[in-house]
Formats: sequence, structure tokens, C-alpha cells
Amino acid sequence: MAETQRFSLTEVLDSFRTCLTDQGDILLEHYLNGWKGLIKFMNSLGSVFSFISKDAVGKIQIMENYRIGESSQQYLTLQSMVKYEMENKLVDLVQRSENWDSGCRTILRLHRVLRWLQLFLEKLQIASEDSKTSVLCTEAYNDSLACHHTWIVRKAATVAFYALPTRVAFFEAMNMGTTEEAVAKLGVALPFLSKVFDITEELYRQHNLLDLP
Ligand code: 1PX
Repeated sequence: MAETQRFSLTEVLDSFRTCLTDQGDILLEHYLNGWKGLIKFMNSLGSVFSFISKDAVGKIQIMENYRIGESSQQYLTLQSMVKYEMENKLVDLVQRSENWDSGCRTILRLHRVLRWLQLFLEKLQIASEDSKTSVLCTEAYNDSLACHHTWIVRKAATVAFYALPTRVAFFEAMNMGTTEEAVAKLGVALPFLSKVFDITEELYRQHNLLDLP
């Protein structure tokens, strides 16, 4: 009984499939559910990650406030959000000012983390049994997110990564079945993560939003 109720990353990763509509829109509700699940999983790995969790939860909260606010209909999809915020000049494009917490810049921060997640899961999938998760995680971080972070954040993140368990224990924590099953499930989930990443990247590129302050 306890086994079936244990937190599993399978459903979390599935949110990045269900957030995609047939038209290629990204449903923010499911997208944010995916992040909430990832944060929950990260919290289960230890308090050393709480400074990351705090920042992530703050960003999710910003988005949830928009989703229940007076313009909630504009925040159903990523595409409608970008259109609405751009048309109504609700995005700080050059420097952080009164629109410092726009949906566009908040999602951009998460979008950059999605690239890290993609790289990390790809590495985890093909790594050998005795691989160090901390090394895989640090490599993925250096190849994606690190360039967007300040020196102090990079240092703190790299130190926290040392606390990650071995690949075997990590798969155990993910609770996606045996290592072989987990690898297979990652193979199914990763194309959806990539698709969500690519759609967001292209949308942001079209609107010149990839460097929002
Ligand atoms: C199967 C693996 C699953 C593990 C998933 C764990 C992902 C949890 C979600 C993390 C979300 C982090 C959001 C960080 C956003 C960010 O880049 N914020 C920075 C910039 O924000 P600002 O508003 O100032 O422009 C901010 O400076 C960040 C501060 C905290 C440190 C962020 C480090 C991010 C490392 C992401 C990798 C998480 C590693 C977890 C290991 C399992």
C-alpha cells in the first residue's frame, strides 16, 4: 500500500506531455504542475536544496497569482500570456522596473532550468551504473544554466550538487520502477520535455524575449 502511494516522478514528467495541445500551445496549468512536482522531488533529496526550492516556489507563486487574478483568461497558455503581456506593455524589456515580475520573465527563468533538466536526464539515462550524479548534474548545469547565474549562485549550486546520491539511489528516489524501467520511461518523457523547450524557445525568440532582465 505504502509503495503505491510513494511519490513518483513518472506523473511529474507526464505534466510536460499533457501541457502540450494538438495546436502546439502550452497549457500553463499543467506546465506549472510539472514544476511543482519537480520541486517536491528536489525537496525530498534534502534541505541542502532549500535555497533553490525557495526561489522556484517564489516564481511558481508569481505565476499562480496571475492564473487566479483578474486577467486569468490571458494566462491559460504560454502563447496567450506572451501576447497579452506584450500587447499591454507589461514586460520590462531592458531593465527591471515596475514589471519586474512579469509572467514572461518568470517563465523564462524556469525555461532555462528546463534545458538543464533535459541535459541532466539525458546524461542520467545513458550513464554507467557507478556514475556520480553530482558530476552529471554539474556538467549539465555548466552547459546550460550557469551562464545565467551570478558567481555566488553558481558556487552555492555546485556545492549543493555534491549532496546528490549515486545514480542507483537517485533512480530509487525517482520511484520510476527498476533502473531499466526508469531509463525506458525517461526515453518516453524526454521528447516531450524537448518539445516544450523548443516551442518556448521559438516563441521567446520571435518576440525577442530570450534575454529579459
Ligand atoms: C530527475 C531530476 C529532477 C530534479 C528536478 C529538480 C528541479 C527543481 C526545480 C528547480 C527550479 C529552480 C529555479 C531557479 C530559477 C533561477 O534560475 N533563478 C535564479 C535567477 O532568478 P532571478 O529572479 O534573480 O533572475 C536565481 O538567482 C536562483 C537562485 C537559486 C539557485 C538556482 C540554481 C538552479 C539549479 C537548478 C538545478 C536544480 C538541481 C536539483 C538537483 C536535483
